[in-house]
Amino acid sequence: MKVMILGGDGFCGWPTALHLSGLGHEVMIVDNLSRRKIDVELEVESLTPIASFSDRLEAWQRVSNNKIEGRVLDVARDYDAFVSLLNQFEPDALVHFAEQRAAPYSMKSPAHKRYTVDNNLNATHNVLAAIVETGLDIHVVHLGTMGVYGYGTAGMKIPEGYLTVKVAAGEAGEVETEILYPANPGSIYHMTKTQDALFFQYYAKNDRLRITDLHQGIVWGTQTEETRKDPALINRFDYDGDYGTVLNRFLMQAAIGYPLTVHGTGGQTRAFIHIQDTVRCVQLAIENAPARGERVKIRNQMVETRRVRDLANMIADMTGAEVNLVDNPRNEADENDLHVSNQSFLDLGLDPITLDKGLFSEVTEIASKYKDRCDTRRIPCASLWNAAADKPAA
Ligand code: NAD
Ligand code: USQ
Repeated sequence: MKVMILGGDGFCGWPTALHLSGLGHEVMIVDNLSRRKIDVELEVESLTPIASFSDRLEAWQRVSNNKIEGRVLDVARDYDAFVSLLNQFEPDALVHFAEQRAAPYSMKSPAHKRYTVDNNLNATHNVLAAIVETGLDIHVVHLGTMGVYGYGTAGMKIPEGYLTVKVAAGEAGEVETEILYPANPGSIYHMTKTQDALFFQYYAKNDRLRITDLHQGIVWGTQTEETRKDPALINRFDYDGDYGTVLNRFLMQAAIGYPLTVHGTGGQTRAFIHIQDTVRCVQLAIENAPARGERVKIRNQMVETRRVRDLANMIADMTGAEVNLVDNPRNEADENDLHVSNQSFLDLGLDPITLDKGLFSEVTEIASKYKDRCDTRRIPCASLWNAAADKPAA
């Protein structure tokens, strides 16, 4: 299969590109390298020393004998060039990772909010409009987020995208129907993903595009089978207050003796998945495309749910790390329960990797190895959900 990977230089996209290339697919990565530029803006670097885009592509060819094509292009802005590239490569599947993905970054200032909305919505809409323009039958696999649902349920499991509801229909009595699960975003970033979902519904209905939307939980871990094959293939590891995600941050903090930064009471429950399962799920999604004319296929890409303070305590027990309850910079529920269905990937044969001390040590070993690259000033989350900076000057 020919697979185009948008955002294939990023944390999830890079190991996915290697995995699919290793399976024998013909892979092309398209990335505008904005994530590397944001590191410069934030004055921080991946904890792991990642190779440049061209060096990592060269290393993969040397190690695997497989070539991955790389193109630097902004999917949100360079529409005509993107259409030409689609016509030239003619992919069977397109995996769309190319969005600004950090909730704290999206909340830093009005400029960051606007950038996140412009980038994410234009990238997604350009992908869909371009596919229609080319007339190619390309299966779109998009990386969405669990956060489109919000994190609260009335005790039930969050279904995979669609909710069965009963509505009062006057004389017809009660009618049962299925609706898109109500959107409940908790940041500007998460809001862009809820809007992506509407683009998908429309293009699947109007243009019969084949679309899979993967509602993914928080990814943890760093390395996959393929990224371990050479130091130049190493995956990025974000630990800073904007891009670092909670479990990787805690593991890294424990490795350097920094008190674990639990926001508020740590009663927030979230969904998690290991990076190795991310690449496997994308593979399964590509291999199991919806038919033309079918509604958007939504799959929940997560393995288990955990409470933030339970994760912190688990790591503290394992490493002797101190747990620090810090003021929560976000506007989110202090405590929530979360139950999620992930039956669709289990049915496709996913054998999930669960949170496990062995894997924790893989991450802490990486963190210990590269701890001299850590700038501890970048650890606190400085982006506030209700920042005074957002308010116009009096
Ligand atoms: P990342 O920031 O590491 O990677 C995103 C990549 O997309 C970067 O290489 C960036 O340069 C590129 N990009 C961004 N805008 C682009 C544009 N307009 N044109 C071309 N390239 C562009 O993020 P990630 O962690 O790999 O996440 C990838 C996707 O998975 C995101 O859409 C994110 O919402 C989703 N996701 C991530 C997680 C997680 O925990 N990391 C969890 C759930 C969902
Ligand atoms: N948290 C802490 N301490 C920290 C960092 C975070 O307690 O040092 C808390 C946050 O307040 C939040 C939870 O941990 O309650 C998760 O935060 P996170 O930064 O790990 O994850 P989030 O902002 O939700 O975003 C990440 C990815 C995003 C993806 C999302 C999946 O950056 O791209 O969409 O996870 S989900 O959370 O399921 O919506």
